Amino acid sequence: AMEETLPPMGVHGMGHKIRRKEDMRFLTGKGTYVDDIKLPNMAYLVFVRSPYAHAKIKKINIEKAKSIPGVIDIITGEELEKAGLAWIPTLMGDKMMVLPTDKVVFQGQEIAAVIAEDKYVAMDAANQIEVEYEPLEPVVDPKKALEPNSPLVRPDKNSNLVFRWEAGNKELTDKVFKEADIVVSQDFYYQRLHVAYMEPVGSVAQYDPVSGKLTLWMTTQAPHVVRTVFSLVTKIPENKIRIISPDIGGGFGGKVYVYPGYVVSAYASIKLGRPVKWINTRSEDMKSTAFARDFHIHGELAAKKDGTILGLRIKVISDHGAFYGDANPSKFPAGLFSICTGAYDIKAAYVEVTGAYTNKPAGGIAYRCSFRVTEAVYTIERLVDILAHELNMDPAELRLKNFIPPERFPYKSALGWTYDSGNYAAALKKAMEKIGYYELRKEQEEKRKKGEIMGIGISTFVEIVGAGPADLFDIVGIKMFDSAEIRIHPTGKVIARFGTRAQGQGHETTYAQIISEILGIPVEDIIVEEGDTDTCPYGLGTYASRSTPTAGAAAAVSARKILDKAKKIAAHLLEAREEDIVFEKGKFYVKGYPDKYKTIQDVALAAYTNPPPNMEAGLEAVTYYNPPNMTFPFGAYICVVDIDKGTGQVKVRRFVAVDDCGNIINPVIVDGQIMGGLTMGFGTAFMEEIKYDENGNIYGGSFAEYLIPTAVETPKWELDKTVTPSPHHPLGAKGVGESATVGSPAAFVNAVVDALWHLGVKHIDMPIWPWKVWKVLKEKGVA
Ligand code: MCN
Repeated sequence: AMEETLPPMGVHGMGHKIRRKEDMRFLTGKGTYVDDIKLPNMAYLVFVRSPYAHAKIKKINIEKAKSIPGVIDIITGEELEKAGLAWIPTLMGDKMMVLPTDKVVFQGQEIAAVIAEDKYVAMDAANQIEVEYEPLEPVVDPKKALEPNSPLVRPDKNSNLVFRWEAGNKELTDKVFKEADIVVSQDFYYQRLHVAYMEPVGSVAQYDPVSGKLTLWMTTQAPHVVRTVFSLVTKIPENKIRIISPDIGGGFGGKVYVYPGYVVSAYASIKLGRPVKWINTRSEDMKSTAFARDFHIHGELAAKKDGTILGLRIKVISDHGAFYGDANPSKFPAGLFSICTGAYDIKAAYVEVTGAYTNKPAGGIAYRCSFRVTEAVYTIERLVDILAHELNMDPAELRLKNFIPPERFPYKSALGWTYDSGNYAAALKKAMEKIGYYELRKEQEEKRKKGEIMGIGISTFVEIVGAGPADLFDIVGIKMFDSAEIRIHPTGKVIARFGTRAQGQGHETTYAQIISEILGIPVEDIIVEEGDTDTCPYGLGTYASRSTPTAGAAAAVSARKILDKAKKIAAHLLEAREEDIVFEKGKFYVKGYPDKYKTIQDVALAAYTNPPPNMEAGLEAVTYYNPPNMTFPFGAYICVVDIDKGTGQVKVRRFVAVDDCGNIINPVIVDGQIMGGLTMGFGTAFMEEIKYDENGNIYGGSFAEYLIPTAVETPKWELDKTVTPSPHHPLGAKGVGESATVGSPAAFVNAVVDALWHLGVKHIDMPIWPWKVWKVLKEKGVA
């Protein structure tokens, strides 16, 4: 079917719906994931994990396990400590335990590693390791964690406070709140989520004692950064560490992080002189890898009677688990949460964000949101809807009244960001027209008379993506940029290499399209490579929807550098002046003589065989691109729900998503990103939550309890676009990878609350499971 609907490849630059180059590999099962790596003489590593959330380790008895045939070695924190590897830095500059020496700080934490000839022997042996614990009082609630008498989570800290940030003008905000006609306020809990990518995290480490080189295949979204961290902690020179991130089966932010298994597998390989493989099982992954969200939010909005929004005040407590695993969220106070003024011209805003350590796995990391953007967008979009309902105004009209108008861009927000471009009213109007907004409102009124429950929810979100600019963002002190190297071979075939690492986003296709757009080389002649620190130029990796804003821009700049040189070569071949050379669709000719041309391939050959005098041979360029600003994609989502009174089941009848990510490189890939993102947002709104009991025991911790949407539950998405190019991106593009996950949860919840508002319902926390709605209906005497 794809063959029929999509054109074949060719000279396809931006805007073409070409098939993904990587799909043949993925769809025929020929991808190479970390778990596919098999090396001769490879040993397997399995962790012993803590059953307690918080406990002193009194003794680890390894003798019985060690005597099992096939067991090669058992590594504990004590041994790692001697090697200086018991703790490693997190991306944020906090540190985390690789293996504990003193106490465990979350349930599922790695305690000791068994290395065996066979994975199953290693598992059996791990079960034979006896650990004596002394249970300690667990710290589960982040609010209680911040109380002065709380037990301490970390052995190396004297408080459970991770950070306290403030942003905005408190005085001015308090003043507008006093003067406002109306103030609405609401508590929200943005629940803890797990990333649930396809391949759990893992690594294969291979140390070559002769060359001293350590090669690591690893499920990482940021191979170069991990290599730098590894080099710093192990003191192995950076050029003797090679990190390869093959097809890693999704990342969604959860694979930016450095996990204990990476370090222990590398250590074991060096110690044993054998390759060592470690792959988490799904339930190990859900219990021990990084979590997202878990924000307790109190939001307030102040407005005039006519609906003009005057001020925004937000207080957040975020639960970061035992280690703060985030990447540096920017030099802005409150990090990217400060995008919370959203699409609205709000003059006064003040935000306070407090992070707490608790006895849970590291949290507060990216999960298809650039570090707190999702929670910020949810808060403002819920508050705006609540305000509309309190004022008895139409939520669409209220939004249209308060949007930043297009002529105000670049727009400086009250919390300090300079939005590059936007036209929020255009996107909302398009979505309203597509869904038939006013007819739906009429239908809702009619239905209500008949006692049927239907709701319409809007979310008009602004995303903030890109990371850099370098002066705003860093990871482990490395200021953020990204890279593209393009090398054209004598026959005109291209290999292009990047510092980013796709996990399913289609870079092999879209980067090739960017190069094809500028150089007129067919996309099938362009091979795109990422994820190998030995061959690719240094880059910061793929997250924060930054690949298009940074490495995509770098590809354009590299291609233009090549074009400049190619023009000189063409002038030499055509015996003309460079100023007279015209370049069009892969052909160079002298102005006025389009029939007598040299192709880019002719020029590539000449670059090696017949360069102009005084010119170096070769046709290649590398660019390290530092963007001047973030990009600010946006969108307008409208959701229609029908609620079953008998069961509380919410049915999403329609969902229209109008997105704006500036100029589009590949519309099919962008739609795929949006559909995937919407589905994740749907899972957030209606299905997914990680919960702990009062002792810090995870509820479930497998896909049996943590329900993610399948094709059966997922609604049909109706997609459309507006195009507001980024003025500072070389291609006018903005990132899009996270937009839909960021923007959609508020649309779903707004729809449900809109359906129930007349019954006195102001808010229901996600996930909106049927029983929660049913309970409300029952209370109101409707069910
Ligand atoms: N694109 C485009 N035109 C634009 C913008 C983007 O054609 N104007 C294309 C890009 O060329 C790229 C894709 O859309 O092929 C996504 O681009 P971009 O928005 O730059 O995002 P990244 O490539 O940096 O991907 C990161 C983003 C994030 S942060 C998460 S989380 C996420 C997401 O992408 N994780 C994903 N989408 C995912 N999709 C899959 N399949 N798997 C994941 O783990």
